[in-house]
Amino acid sequence: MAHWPEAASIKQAIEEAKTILIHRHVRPDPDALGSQLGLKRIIERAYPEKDVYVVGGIVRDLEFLGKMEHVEPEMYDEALVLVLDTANHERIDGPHALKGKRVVKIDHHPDEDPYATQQIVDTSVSSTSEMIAELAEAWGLALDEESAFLLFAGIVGDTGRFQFRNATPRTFEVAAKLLSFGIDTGRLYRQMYKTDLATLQLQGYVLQNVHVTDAGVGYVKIDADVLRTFHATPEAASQLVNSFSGLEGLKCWVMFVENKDEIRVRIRSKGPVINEVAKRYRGGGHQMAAGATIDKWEEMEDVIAALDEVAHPYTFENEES
Ligand SMILES: [Mn+2]
Repeated sequence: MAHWPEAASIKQAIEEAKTILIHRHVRPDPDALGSQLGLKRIIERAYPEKDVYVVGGIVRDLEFLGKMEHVEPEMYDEALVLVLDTANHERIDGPHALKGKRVVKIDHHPDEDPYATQQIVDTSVSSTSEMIAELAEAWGLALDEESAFLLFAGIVGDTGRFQFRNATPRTFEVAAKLLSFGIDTGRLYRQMYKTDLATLQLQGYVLQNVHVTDAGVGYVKIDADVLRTFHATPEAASQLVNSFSGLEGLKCWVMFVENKDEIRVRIRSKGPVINEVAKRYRGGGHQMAAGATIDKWEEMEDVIAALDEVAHPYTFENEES
């Protein structure tokens, strides 16, 4: 079991609170929603007398995980707020989260903004969902099929179906435990990885338009015209960032997607550390997966040049080039 000294006092905070509001980051992914909805389910089953709410917007493709709830600003005065999977306060979904009587952060991103009064931050864990599964065990709170399904979805999302390096032996142990609740992984994978025809055809465009620099940096530009042509949203386009990751010789890669008056930059890597580059362009994230934002297309070349610099000296060990 993971050893987090703060776990006991956070359990105490949960026991003392009547109202618990669970937040997570904007534009939620399966880990954000899985940890949020999974924790709600765990607390509600253990403490049926408490009022537990999940707060934030939702993306349509992930509605199968659960629904968000409406809360009033006054509810924060006496509430315990749990913020999951969110590194910095600007990324919290919901304007009142930090107005809670007590605010607890539980996250696996680098701790760049300790915005809470109490926190567990552990970058060695694959996902916040894995942390919640561990915490439930440490707290002696039972899981059931539904909470196991939600947490499993989060782990699957953040590990790319267990293939990224963040999937540790412990991740597999936690996943095995979750599976033992009889969750329907067939349904999960169907719902998580379904795609519509427009997105599939946009993926075709992405694959046709990958460029690779001499240093091994792959990049694709998706501007508003391309999005219109394929009737695609910026969010749907951004999700295609890994669609060409298998390309031979690729060290890191980036997708530029126009979104209203800015350009979202999604960066992924198989070795070179790329979050320092992201930080220089209004972003951040993990060493191998980060995001940033630029204002105009002219800056695209600068981002690619910066990635070239980190990719160029990098070599894969024990592999022929
Ligand atoms: Mn996460």
